[in-house]
Amino acid sequence: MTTDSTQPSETHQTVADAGTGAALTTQQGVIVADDQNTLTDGERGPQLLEDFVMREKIFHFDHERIPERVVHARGYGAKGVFECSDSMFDVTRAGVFGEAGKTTEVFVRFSTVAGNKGSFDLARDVRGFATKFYTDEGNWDLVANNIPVFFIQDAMKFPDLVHAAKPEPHTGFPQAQTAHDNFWDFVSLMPESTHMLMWIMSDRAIPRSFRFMEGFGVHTFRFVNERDESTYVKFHWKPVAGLQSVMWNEAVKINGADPDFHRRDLWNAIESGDHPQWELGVQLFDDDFADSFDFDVLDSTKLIPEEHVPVRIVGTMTLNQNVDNFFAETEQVAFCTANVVPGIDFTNDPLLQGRNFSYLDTQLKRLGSPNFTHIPVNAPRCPVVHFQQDGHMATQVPEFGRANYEPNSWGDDGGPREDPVAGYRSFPAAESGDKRRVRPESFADHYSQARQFFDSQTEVEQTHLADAFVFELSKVDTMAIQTRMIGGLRNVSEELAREVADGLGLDLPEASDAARPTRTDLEPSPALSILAAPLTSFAGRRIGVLVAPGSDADVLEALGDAATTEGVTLAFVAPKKHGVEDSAGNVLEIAEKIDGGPSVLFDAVAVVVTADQAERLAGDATAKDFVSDAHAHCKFVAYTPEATALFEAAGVSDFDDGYHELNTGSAATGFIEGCRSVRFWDRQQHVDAT
Ligand code: HDE
Repeated sequence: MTTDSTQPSETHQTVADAGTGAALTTQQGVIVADDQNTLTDGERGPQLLEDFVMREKIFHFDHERIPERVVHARGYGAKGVFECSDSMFDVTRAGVFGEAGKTTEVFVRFSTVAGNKGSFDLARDVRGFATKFYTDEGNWDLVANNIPVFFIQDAMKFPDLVHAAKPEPHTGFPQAQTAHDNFWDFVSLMPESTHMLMWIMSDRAIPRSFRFMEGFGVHTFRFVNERDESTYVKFHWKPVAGLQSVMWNEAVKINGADPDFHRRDLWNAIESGDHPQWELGVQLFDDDFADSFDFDVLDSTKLIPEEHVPVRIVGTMTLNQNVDNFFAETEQVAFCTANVVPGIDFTNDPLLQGRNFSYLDTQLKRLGSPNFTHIPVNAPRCPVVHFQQDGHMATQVPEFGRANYEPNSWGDDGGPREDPVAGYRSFPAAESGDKRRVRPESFADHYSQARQFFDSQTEVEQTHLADAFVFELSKVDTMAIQTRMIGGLRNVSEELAREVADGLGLDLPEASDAARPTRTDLEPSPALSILAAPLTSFAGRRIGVLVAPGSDADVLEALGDAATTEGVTLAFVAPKKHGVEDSAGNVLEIAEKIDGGPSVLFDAVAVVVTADQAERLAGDATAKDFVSDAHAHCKFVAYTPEATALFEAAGVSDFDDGYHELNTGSAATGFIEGCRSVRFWDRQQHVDAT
């Protein structure tokens, strides 16, 4: 059949019938008549150069990619609002904290660090937690992580750290993981990384969701008040829903089942109206405290335990809107630690100062123009008036006429003027010293807080941490790196070093030299543990319910009621996606077909099937995995008595106290309330699947 633009082709017809949206145009606004066929000379003839529609379309497509971030490439953003709950006018002139009830628009981007943009969400990694506050006085970026310390003390080592963590240059793998020689070679030679390694090997590095993790500004910043008085401040985000992580064996499987697990979770929570919230807390202290504290407050490999300086909650952030477009917002958002507002200032933390320098370079490289603040997600919401001009992609037409410099004598037409009162004033810290390349003596203790972190973990968490070291080091081929690392760990904890050596099948090596003896007198800090403070609610979690034709309608109803009361979502998993009816003939809405919905995607599981169906599922490998994984990952499990054949086939015969038989209506409530413990950790010693 011959097709031309006056005789719509079959395909064209189908597309045209599909909707009544606005007319499709070129970038120049010309309406496109045929978006299916390139202009040719004759039906089977050559394409014509004059086809500007096709040329423009392909041209733009060829230029769709921009460089991904060199670190934190994989991220996910959302919009929301920060509400101040406690005025900090006494310590900072920043309007965002000026009075209780003051609200400020925010944009948040969560990220992993090492993986490429297309890597998986459940990598063992630090999570970025960057927040842009569009304040009335300009943009303030709190570019935080979910771990309160960092690997290095001086920004000059950042390229080395990142090179070592990323895929090895000769092979180009492994992707999004530190379990390889180069990384462990580097960190085993950098004792200052030890504290951070403890966090990275802990469950903090495999969070269940962005919604269930803390955020930390890491560095010591300054607040400065109207009287130009300075107070040191460390920033903390505390998730209202509590902290929760997954197990390593689970993380590995989630990455296969749903590489987008974290972003999907955030998107779904916001879409369903279950808006994630974090409280913003500050640790405030003065020079006297800084001088008396055991460690240097300018050293980013150290934290100040909350038990020493309590976290004062000053507001709440609510993420209530997903992005309208991933690229325009999440990909183009440009954070920078140097984006501060009057009342917030820097300290001499060498890592912070290096970051202040670095981020602008990155923005220019990625976004291609110094005018990246014209992009809506980066544009301040307050007036922006200056004499900076031109450059690639300048999208704004300055409102003032001839003045593009100052001072000028053009009076009211002379454009903006500086304002020494409202303007940003740097804190006049007194500085003196010789120009030298030197690491402060006060940064020299690399092991004491690492030990304190280990001592602050519950036994379950210590096991996970030791297992993580064993796993990562087992992927290292060079034995000298393994022994050097274990030698360093001996300075943290003999017990930990022994377990790691034993897990690898190595003899305990000599302890490595330490610049300072490890202090053993630091009190454990319960705030550093995830599990020390149990949850008071299971709200926001997802329970996977394995169902099949004939599932008991009363049990499902009781489960549904209990879940609603707790604020938990039930997701039905079944052998087929459609046509599954319960015992009362209700058609069940199936979230996942069993092979696409393994139990690792859920916080707890229930198996509600008839005896016949249990027998059938007992022959289904994915159904058996559903049950045996839930068991191995210490999840709470509810089941109907008829379902036991499936458990037996999956090798689960010991129904411990983490199992709840759904024999009455109240059993469902008991099960869901029991889930507040998140996992039945007593099982761990029997299953050993960390
Ligand atoms: Fe970053 N970091 N960083 N970083 N960082 C970047 O900026 C850098 C550090 C953090 O979602 C880059 O726009 C240096 C600590 C987050 O867009 C880059 C040093 C902390 C994000 C950069 C550090 C962070 C970044 C890459 C050592 C925790 C993602 C892309 C001194 C407090 C922001 C970009 C987003 C991103 C440099 C160390 C957090 C290259 C030189 C410590 C959350 O500029």
